[in-house]
Amino acid sequence: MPETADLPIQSAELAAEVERIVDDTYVFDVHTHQYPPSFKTLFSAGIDDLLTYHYLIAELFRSSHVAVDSFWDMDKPRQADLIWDTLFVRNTPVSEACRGVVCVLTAYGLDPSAPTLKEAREFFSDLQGNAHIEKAMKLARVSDMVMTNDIFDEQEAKYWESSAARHPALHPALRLDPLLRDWERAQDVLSGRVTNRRYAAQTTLRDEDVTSIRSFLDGWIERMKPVYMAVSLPPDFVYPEDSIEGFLLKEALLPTAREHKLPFSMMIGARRGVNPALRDAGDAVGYADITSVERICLENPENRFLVSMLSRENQHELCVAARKFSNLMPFGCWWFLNNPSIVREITTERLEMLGATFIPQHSDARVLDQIIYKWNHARHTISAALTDSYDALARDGWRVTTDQIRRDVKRLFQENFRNFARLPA
Ligand code: RAT
Ligand code: ZN
Repeated sequence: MPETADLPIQSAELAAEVERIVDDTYVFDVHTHQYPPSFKTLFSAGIDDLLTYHYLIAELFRSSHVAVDSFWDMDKPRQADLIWDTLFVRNTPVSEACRGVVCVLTAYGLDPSAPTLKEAREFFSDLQGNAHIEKAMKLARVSDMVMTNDIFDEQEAKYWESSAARHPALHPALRLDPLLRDWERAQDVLSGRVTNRRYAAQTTLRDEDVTSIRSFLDGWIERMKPVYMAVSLPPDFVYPEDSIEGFLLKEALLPTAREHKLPFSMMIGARRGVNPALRDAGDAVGYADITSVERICLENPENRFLVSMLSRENQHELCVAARKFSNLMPFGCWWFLNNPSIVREITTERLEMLGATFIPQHSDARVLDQIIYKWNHARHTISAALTDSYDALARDGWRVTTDQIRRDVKRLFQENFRNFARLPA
C-alpha cells in the first residue's frame, strides 16, 4: 500500500483513482447460473453458448425474418452462425448484450469483427474445464460465484446426488421456484411420482406435509451446503397470502432458512412466458408491491432477505424499505435493468440513500465467459457513480483518501455479501 493512501486525493485524479481501485478489487458474484465442468450438460461456455444467450435470441427476431420454429429446429452452431451474421455482421452490435460479446472476444484477444466464428471456435475448443473457469475468473477479477441450483430439475438433482467434483469458487444456492410458483411440479417431485423420493404431499397441506417438506429441504441443505435459499417471484407476489404457496413460504421455507441461518433471496418481478414461443427469451417484467417486501421483513426479523426487483419503478421504494429494515439487503441490477444507463441511476440512488450498505451488482452469467463483460461493464458504471459521490463529498469539505475508497469498494464487492451470508472474510 503506498504511503500516501491516507492523504486526500486531488479532484483531478479522483476518477482515475476510483476506477483503478474498482478495477483491481476482486468481486464476489452473488448470483450466476454457473456450474462446475463436472456437471457436464449444465456447464455452459464458449462462443456458441455466448451467441445463443436468450438476451441475443430476443434481439435476433427484431432484425431477422427467420421463423421462431425454424430457429428452434436448428442445431446450436447454426443458431450461433445466424445470430452472428444478423447482429454482428449485417448490423452494428450496439445493444448491451451484443456489446458484451464484443468485450469478451476482445478480452480473449480474438477479432470481434471477424466475418465468421471459425477463429473463435478454434480458440474455445482449446480452452476447457477448470482452466477455462480460472482464465475467465481472472479476466473478470471474480473471486467467487454463487450458482443457481434447482433441485426440482431431475438432471441437476442427479449431479448433486453423484460424486461429480465441486469447484471451490462456485458456491451453491438452493433455488426453490417450483415450491412457490409451480406447486404441481414440486408436488410431483415431493411425492416421488417422478423421482421416487419419499416425501408425501397433497393438494391441501397438513402439518405432516410441512414436516416432510422441511425434512426434504433439510436433506438438500445437508447435501448441497448452500450459501442461501432463493426464489424468483412474479410481480403479483403477496405476503402474507392465504394460499398453498403463502402457507409454504411462511411455514416451511422461512423457518428452514432461520434454522439453517441462511439468507432467503427473493428476485421479484419476472413475468414468465409472456411470449412462450421464445422460451427463455419470452419472459418480461412487471411492477411489484413493495409493501409485501416490507411485511415479510417486519414479520420475520430473524430471517435475512436478499432482494432484487426487476422493475425500474420499484428501485426507489426498495431503497426506502432497506432504510427501515436491516434484515433486507438490496442486490444487483437484474436482467432488463443491467444496462449502463439504468445501472448508473440505480447505483447513484443506492449510494445516496444507503451509503455503501448494498450489493451493487451480480452478473447473472449463464455462460461462463459472460462474467468478463458483465463485470467489465459494471465496474465502469459503478466507478462513475462512486466518483460522483466522492466529488460531491469533497465539495462539502470531506478529504477523500485512497484508503477510504478501498474500504468502500471492498464492502460493496465482497464484505456486504460475506457478512450478510455469515461467510468467512
Ligand atoms: O437473467 C436471466 O438470465 C434470467 O433468465 C433468469 O435466469 C433470472 O436471472 C433468474 O435467475 O430467474
Ligand atoms: Zn438469474
